[in-house]
Amino acid sequence: MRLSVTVTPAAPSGAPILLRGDLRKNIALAAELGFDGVELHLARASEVDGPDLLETCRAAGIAVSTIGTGGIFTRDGLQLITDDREVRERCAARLQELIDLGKVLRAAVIIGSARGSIPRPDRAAIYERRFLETLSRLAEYAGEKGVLLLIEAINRYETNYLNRAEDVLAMIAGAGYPNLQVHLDTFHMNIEEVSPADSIRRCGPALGHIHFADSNRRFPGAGHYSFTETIGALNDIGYNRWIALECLPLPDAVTAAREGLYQVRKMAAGAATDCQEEKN
Ligand code: LER
Ligand code: MN
Repeated sequence: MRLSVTVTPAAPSGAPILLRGDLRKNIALAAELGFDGVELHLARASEVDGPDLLETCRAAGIAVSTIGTGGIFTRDGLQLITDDREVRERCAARLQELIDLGKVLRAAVIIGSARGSIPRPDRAAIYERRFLETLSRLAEYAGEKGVLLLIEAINRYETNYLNRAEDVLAMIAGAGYPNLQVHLDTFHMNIEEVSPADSIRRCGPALGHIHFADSNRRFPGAGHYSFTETIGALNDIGYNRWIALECLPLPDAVTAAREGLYQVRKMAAGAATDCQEEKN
């Protein structure tokens, strides 16, 4: 398991993104703190120069794990499921550009908050069909570029569909694209899942990415979420992809990133020792 930290050139103040502002500076800082990668949050691909960013990461010895796209909605109000066709198409076009960037950066692309919410829940089936059509188009496009698309299960207070791991699992099984995978987030799982660990085990190899934040969306260890169980479940399924720290920059960004990384490494080492003792 490799660890990345969320970075962005710009985000709303309440967003759970740690390192904000100058990307070059923050990529160097992420490497210095000991992260293996950065999760880059953008609202549009033109906010960065892809090849230049890749070079900056290579020079720092870290990777871009993932591209977060929630800013398309939270910063610019575009989303994939509104009744407004123009807004839907503009959102899909932004995602396509970020898929192109994903190819350059060799990074998977997240579809989370940019999904928006179903405007008429009494007609959910119609909207879900529409979403599946758009998603299939994006998955095909991403597949041609060799880019993985990650569909994030997000809690009911932020969106009214695909709230739980099982919803996303069923949706991607129905879509049938090998480059679509489930993306979980401990903050959302703490609200939605009966047992986060069992949900992780049910996802198995379909789990492509995970965000770590504590129950209060602060860094792991600053709340009451059971990361030990989550890490145990990730070990059970042989998870070898990224864990991204997506949490609030409290008490400040550097303290949260440093402390979060330390706590996750400590808990992962503890889980490995427990596992070894069980085998002996
Ligand atoms: C995005 O990864 C996410 O988890 C949403 O809750 C946006 O904040
Ligand atoms: Mn998340």
